[in-house]
Amino acid sequence: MKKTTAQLFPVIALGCSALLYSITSCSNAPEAPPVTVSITCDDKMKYDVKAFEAKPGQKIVVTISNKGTTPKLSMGHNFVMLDRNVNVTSFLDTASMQAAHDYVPPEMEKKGVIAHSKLLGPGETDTVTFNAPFVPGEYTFLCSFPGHCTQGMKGIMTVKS
Ligand SMILES: [Cu+2]
Repeated sequence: MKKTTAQLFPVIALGCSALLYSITSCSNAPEAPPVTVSITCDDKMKYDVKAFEAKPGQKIVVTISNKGTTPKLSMGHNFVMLDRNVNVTSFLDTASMQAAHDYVPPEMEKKGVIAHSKLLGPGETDTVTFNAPFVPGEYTFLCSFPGHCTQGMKGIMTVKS
């Protein structure tokens, strides 16, 4: 009887550690590597990347570079990721009044704007890191410098699992 217990013990111990392992690996759900997006723009008021995809909650690293030559005051560029429920037209109206805040309404930084870069002058680069929303769907990103989005300076991030 004693012998049997001793023989069984390693099996039980192994079973326990396997269980523990599976619990641990569940709670630390395998994290997808970050999505890295490198966007270039210039005086033509276009992003060279108009679409990218991410999984819900996935980390995203966006680098935006302004390769133009026109001074920032008349041709600044930024990257603004909007939440799905934001009306783009009314956002642009509000943003256009916010030159002092790089055309990003401060009251929307907590609600409505998921992430944004600084306003870039010629030769400047900025990197923003954020997590994709958990709600699948299409999210608009755009340059909020007045007039640029309507010229086509925008794109879509698609979140899907
Ligand atoms: Cu722009």
